[in-house]
Amino acid sequence: MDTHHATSHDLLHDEAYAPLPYSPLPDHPVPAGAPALGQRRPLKVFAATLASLMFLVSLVALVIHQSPQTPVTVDNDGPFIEREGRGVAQGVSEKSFLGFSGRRLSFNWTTAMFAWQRTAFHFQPEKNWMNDPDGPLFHMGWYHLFYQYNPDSAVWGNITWGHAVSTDMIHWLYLPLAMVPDRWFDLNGVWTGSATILPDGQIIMLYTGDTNNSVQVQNLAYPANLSDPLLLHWIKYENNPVMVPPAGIASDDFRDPTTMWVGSDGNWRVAVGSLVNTTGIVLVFQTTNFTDFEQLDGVLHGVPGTGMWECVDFYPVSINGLYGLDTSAYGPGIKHVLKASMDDNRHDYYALGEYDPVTDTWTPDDPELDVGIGLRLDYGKYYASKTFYDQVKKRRILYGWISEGDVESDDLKKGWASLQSIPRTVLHDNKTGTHLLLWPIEEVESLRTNSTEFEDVLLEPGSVVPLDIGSASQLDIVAEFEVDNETLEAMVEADVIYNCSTSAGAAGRGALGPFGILVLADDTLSELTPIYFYIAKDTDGSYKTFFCTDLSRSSLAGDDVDQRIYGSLVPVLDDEKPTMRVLVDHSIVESFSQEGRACITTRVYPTEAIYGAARLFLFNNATGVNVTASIKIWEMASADIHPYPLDQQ
Ligand code: DQQ
Repeated sequence: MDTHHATSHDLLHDEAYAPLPYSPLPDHPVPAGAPALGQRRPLKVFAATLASLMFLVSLVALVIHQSPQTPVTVDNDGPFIEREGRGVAQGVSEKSFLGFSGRRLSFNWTTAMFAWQRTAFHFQPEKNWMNDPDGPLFHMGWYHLFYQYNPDSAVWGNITWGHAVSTDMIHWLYLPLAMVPDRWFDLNGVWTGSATILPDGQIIMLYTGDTNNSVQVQNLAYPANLSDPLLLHWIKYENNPVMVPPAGIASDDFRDPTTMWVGSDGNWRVAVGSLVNTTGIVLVFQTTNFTDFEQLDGVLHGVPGTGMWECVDFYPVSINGLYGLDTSAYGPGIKHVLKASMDDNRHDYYALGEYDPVTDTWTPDDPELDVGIGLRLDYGKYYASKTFYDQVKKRRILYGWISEGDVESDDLKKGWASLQSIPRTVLHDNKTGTHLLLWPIEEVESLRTNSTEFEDVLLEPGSVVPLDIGSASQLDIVAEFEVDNETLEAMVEADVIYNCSTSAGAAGRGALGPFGILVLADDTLSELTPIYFYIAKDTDGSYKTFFCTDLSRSSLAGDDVDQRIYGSLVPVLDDEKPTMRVLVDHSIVESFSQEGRACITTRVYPTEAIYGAARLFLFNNATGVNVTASIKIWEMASADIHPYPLDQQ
């Protein structure tokens, strides 16, 4: 560890944080081979301080101009009441972040701060609560997204299916609710489900109903009018349910049917997540008519000790292909992905493996990377995800539910909670053969506006370099880093037991990391969210690269918001440099390393680094290595998301 140099950028409230000394960058991009940027000098400090002051003044003016500074009154003194989340009581996992401190909220949020948190190009309902994506599909020119929705409140409950359509999965039109809990077989909630498009174009929707007696059953619904491009009306099959919990399965451990696929006998198959003791399992049912389902013997797969598997997703990927595959695809050159959402820890795990269509079983390629114990789709906040096959662009698209990282009482004040991720394409990682590549759909690039590029910026150990790009609340960032090879080779430090989550975050200085970017930071660095690489050298001389996001200093709101450090190991192959793509959209930051081999989605709630005060920096907090960064930043326009003008039809 290096010694701690005091600078004006040290956080006063956190002495454990290593300094991020400050090296101003000229307004213009740095040409290749430009002289190294030095550490901060007094004159520059003065200039920076003056700039910060002017900046603060303009921020205050902006905030005052934009909305009244209405402090939200909070009750700090009342006793904290331990309670079980309403989801758990109803047979699903906890749905909200309940805070760290076990106390009621303490931060004086203003309405302007809350208003800033609403995103500009992520899908979210106009108001109230949303969770899992449901039944995504493409029909007659429209991408349809259904979602778990509480029409009455910003907390989980009274779950119905919200509905929206889009021609590009970026700009959305809200439609009326697709299904509400109004029958005995779904009276406690129209829970998660999936769509299957049959070869003749019929659409079969299977979903979990939580019955009037809180039993989880699978129900069938279908469009009232298939020639309606908007699929406004849905009919629930009169003789629902079509599947009930089989013998040996608890009535509240049977949910979330997948998209169906055709088995080796030509019958349709559907998978449903479940639990036996502590083993998460996938049950398989077959049908010929979509109303009568027969359970197959055994399970598709199960992993002891992983708990209930929610929102199972099961689909093929092409091993060397560049396209996605329809769900029934099977044959040489194809692997199958099994994904499940772990009720116990609320993370989405996947594994690549072989599907045997005769026995209807799936075997992971690497038992050590099995579902629930190996790879995750995303190492941040990302849950209950679901894919569909986009027959138009021949690609598999993944949606994920991004919950809030603030407390429920704040969600109620904001009047909304949760987002959907930017949809991601899913491809097999042909280079590693062990991972998937998840990448924001190309349509999001249509929102890119002004861009600024900085090439070959030298980041000396301990430097923080501001990037002069103006406001930084809506960005698409692509960055590539190069670590000085000579130093890398000469380094003898063995630092192999690194772990983003248990590390000291971006403050923890090693010889070869951390280095990366600071998003949603203010000029004085009182708030900052580092997204970074940390290279650890193994005893045999090989390297391991970690990709992390550190929320520990992301907000002055303290315990009211998520302060964890997220991340994982990411394979960086010999011919690759550490690269990242980061989408910043107000309170959500989606980060992708190595073309999507590792992803980290976080929710960030700054109190200072908002509106015009949000800034972007490069940093290198390693002690022993120079890093060169090349970075391109686009400002992002807002997506058009509003109600469909049905009255004008
Ligand atoms: N959400 C739904 C369930 C599912 C859970 C209920 C996952 O069907 O298991 O809102 O978040």
